[in-house]
Amino acid sequence: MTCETRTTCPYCGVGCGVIASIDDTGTVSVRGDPEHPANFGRLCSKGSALAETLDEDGRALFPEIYGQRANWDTALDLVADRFSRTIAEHGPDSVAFYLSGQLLTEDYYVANKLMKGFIGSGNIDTNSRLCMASSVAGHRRAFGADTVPGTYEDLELADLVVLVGSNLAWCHPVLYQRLAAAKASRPAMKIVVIDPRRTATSDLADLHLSVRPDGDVALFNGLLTHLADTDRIDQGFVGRHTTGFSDALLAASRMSMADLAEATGLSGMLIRQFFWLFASTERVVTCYSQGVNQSASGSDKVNAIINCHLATGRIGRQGMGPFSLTGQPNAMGGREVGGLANMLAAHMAIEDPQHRERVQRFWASPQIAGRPGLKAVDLFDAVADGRVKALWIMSTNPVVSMPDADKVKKAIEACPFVVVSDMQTNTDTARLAHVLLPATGWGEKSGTVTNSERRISRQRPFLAAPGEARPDWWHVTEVGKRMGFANAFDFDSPAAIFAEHAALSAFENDGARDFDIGAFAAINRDQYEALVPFQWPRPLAGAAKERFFADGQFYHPDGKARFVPVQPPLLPVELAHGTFVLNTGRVRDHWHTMTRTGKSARLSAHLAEPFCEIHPLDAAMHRIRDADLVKVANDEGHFILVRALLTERQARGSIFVPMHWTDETAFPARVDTLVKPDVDPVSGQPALKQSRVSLARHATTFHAFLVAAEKPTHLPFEYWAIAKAENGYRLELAGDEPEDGFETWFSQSLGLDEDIEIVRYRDVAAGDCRILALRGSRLVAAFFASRSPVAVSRQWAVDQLLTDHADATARSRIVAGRPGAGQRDKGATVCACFSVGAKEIARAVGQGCRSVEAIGQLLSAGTNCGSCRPEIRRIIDAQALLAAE
Ligand SMILES: Nc1nc2c(c(=O)[nH]1)N[C@H]1C(S)=C(S)[C@@H](COP(=O)(O)OP(=O)(O)OC[C@H]3O[C@@H](n4cnc5c(=O)[nH]c(N)nc54)[C@H](O)[C@@H]3O)O[C@H]1N2
Ligand SMILES: Nc1nc2c(c(=O)[nH]1)N[C@H]1C(S)=C(S)[C@@H](COP(=O)(O)OP(=O)(O)OC[C@H]3O[C@@H](n4cnc5c(=O)[nH]c(N)nc54)[C@H](O)[C@@H]3O)O[C@H]1N2
Ligand code: SF4
Ligand SMILES: [Mo]
Repeated sequence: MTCETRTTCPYCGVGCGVIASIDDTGTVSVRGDPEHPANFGRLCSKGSALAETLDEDGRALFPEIYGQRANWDTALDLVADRFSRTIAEHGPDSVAFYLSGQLLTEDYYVANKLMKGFIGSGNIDTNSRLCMASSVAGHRRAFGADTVPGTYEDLELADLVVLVGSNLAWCHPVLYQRLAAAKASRPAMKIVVIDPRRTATSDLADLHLSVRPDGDVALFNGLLTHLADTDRIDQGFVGRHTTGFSDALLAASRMSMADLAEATGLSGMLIRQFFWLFASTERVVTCYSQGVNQSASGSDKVNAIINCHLATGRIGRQGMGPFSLTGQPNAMGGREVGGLANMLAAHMAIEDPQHRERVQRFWASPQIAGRPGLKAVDLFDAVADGRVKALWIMSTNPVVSMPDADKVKKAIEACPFVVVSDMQTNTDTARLAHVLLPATGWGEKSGTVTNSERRISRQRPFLAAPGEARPDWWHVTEVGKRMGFANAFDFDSPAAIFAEHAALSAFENDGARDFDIGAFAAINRDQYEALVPFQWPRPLAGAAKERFFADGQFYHPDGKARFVPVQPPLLPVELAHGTFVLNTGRVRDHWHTMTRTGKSARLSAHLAEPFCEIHPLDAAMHRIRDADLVKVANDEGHFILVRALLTERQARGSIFVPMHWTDETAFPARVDTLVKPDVDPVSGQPALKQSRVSLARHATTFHAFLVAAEKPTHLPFEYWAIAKAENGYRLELAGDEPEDGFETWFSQSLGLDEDIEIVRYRDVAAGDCRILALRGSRLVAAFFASRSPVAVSRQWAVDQLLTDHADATARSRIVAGRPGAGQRDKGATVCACFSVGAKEIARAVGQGCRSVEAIGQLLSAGTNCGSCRPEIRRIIDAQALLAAE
């Protein structure tokens, strides 16, 4: 018998509905929920691979105190006692929580309640500071509330979709698929992508603007001026429903076209084309993500965009509006409960004494934080200099994801008391915990999340909690009770927490606050279990509206929206020779610090080591060839080593390095060790995409590739990267040969015993070394080293693990690192769902498949989640070019 559970994907902010099935043998499989309004049955590669990430490998199974197993009572008593004593001695601001947009709303609600209402400090900030803070600030300045006006349907209904600093194809793949499908059915629809590099998303665009890093404010200011000059202003809307238009226009009008071209790095022709498209299309949606938010001018970028929508009255109507794409599955829910240092709860303002009084009365709390707390960067500074003496980190990995990551690591190491709630024991952050609290994760925990279009959905459990893991809300409420607040934290279920959260949203809310889900204030457990996805607002009385602001009603006291006059940042001084802008972000198949996606061999096969995208001309100037190791360094001497990936899609003068690799998965490759903690002055969000670095080819005496059924125990190399593979692990290595030689290291670190047969080959003159380990006829490890980057097909080598290699020819082929006749090299994985490689696709093109659909028919590639369709398209185009040459 198969048991099915409707739940929500735990990755990105699209918030797709998932049906998880579990059969008699306990095997889990997942598919998209056809009834969920976010995805209507679709899933991307990460969502489709969820079942592969549910193993107990590395899971935290019981509480630990100073690395020793402890029982829950002892651990919780210790946390409560240390927090209480620190507060008694040094005041409420000497403690802090650092949380995550991946917590469920119920977890988040109780943590915020404990810190702001009962401890009485605002020191609760989250990784949303690194993610959404500039959008929040921009919304609050313009609308008087943190409101996302539109819905996903607007992207499908629009005639023009502008994507600013968003790699939608990789980061919000199902929304991208909805957009691609809408464009396919209505080709007149236009798409503009504004991003310094050409991404997979750009392949769908009619116009790609390779904007200079941080040229966005200038571009949208230019657009506002153009809209005014060409009489496109909606005077009625602007006059009735907004203030500040003339100031914003004045601020925007200071640039000539030549200045604009300089500030944006774009040609006048491209700029005009974009302006014309925007001006002449009524139904426009402008989506923005981290290319906008993660910048020292992030809030201004948001307001520059919103200004153009307000000026044309294109907001809150079908197919129109500014649209902030939220990153994490519950970034929105976190904002609703007020889980940021400068927010209160239920979209109330911490600066407003009436709001504070109201929340305190509702909570019947002894106090309420009187002012905003420390924002992420300041918070870790305060940890570093000893002002914060007890820190609780929940569901985030700041040693990897915060700017100036080594400083953050040192700060945590020096903090007198650190609690970490995580699912895994060995993350770069969890390793530093004094008290580690094991958390239940996706599939085990229960609660709600809110996606980018304000839709609240349930995450439901379908697996038992492993070991003694318990949900995060329970960690918090137990500590709250032990700190003396038994009544306020006496919740027996997420349903009870959700009901209180809903009641607070409606409490003395006469429509003055956008966030109102009062219809659920009396929800009981059964109703909560049966809750179907819904969009807020949902007041107890009155209609639920689908979009905000079409009626011209905003949330500033005068009911009007504000234009915010913004100035482009000063043009950066000319980069010194050899200095590059370091742009950072995401890859298609990994999620952040890989604690979950790293468990899936399929997802790890797409891009299996940290890399750096460089324009070929920049690379040539630095004598860097494709696949060389490069050293990326900042002026403080921090550096990482990553693989060079030469591509013309990268703009000159800038390089791109993904954020995913950690000290668990590669070394040295934590890119945030290079990123300075410069922040947006309004939102406090760090500029994670515009660091200054130098670049150099890094010579090593050897490069090597290893596939092994077991994980090696020690890696004494200058550079290494490890990824999960089918039947084992795959590693890239570089540096010097270990003192005892490769063979000794190979046998010792893989724990090889006498049953193992070793096959070796060494060509000292050529610098080649190959070692195979076989148990019987099965290959358990193969090592390939040479002086230059190893030219062995990775996927082919991985496929040889644990397969039979009985005869001598088969072995000699592995030693040679080459597939034999009849065995073909698949190439790097493109389609993760069906494990189809680039070389297979290229061969299919050679056989006559000239469209993504034809490739799909022949190889199935691209027919499940569709995340790889832009890459398949690119391979077809590249082969066509080759054929034409
Ligand atoms: N596969 C995958 N998907 C994810 C995640 C993941 O880890 N993996 N994480 C989720 C989360 S939390 C988030 S926040 C989102 C992020 O989603 P996105 O914001 O789409 O992703 P990023 O890769 O961080 O950055 C987007 C783009 O901004 C561009 N950019 C850099 N500087 C500028 C600039 O000055 N101006 C403009 N216009 N663009 C610029 C970069 O080149 C990059 O292509 O993704 C979510 N989805
Ligand atoms: N250079 C650079 N840095 C960046 C970014 C960038 O673009 N460039 N992006 C920034 C952005 S937008 C974001 S959102 C952050 C993301 O960065 P992080 O939040 O640090 O990354 P994650 O890997 O998502 O960390 C989540 C942690 O929570 C654990 N976990 C998962 N589920 C649960 C649960 O239910 N309960 C508990 N207690 N733990 C759980 C996981 O094992 C993992 O350790 O990175 C930021 N840093
Ligand atoms: S788009 Fe992919 S990662 Fe995002 S919620 Fe949907 S299935 Fe999950
Ligand atoms: Mo994010």
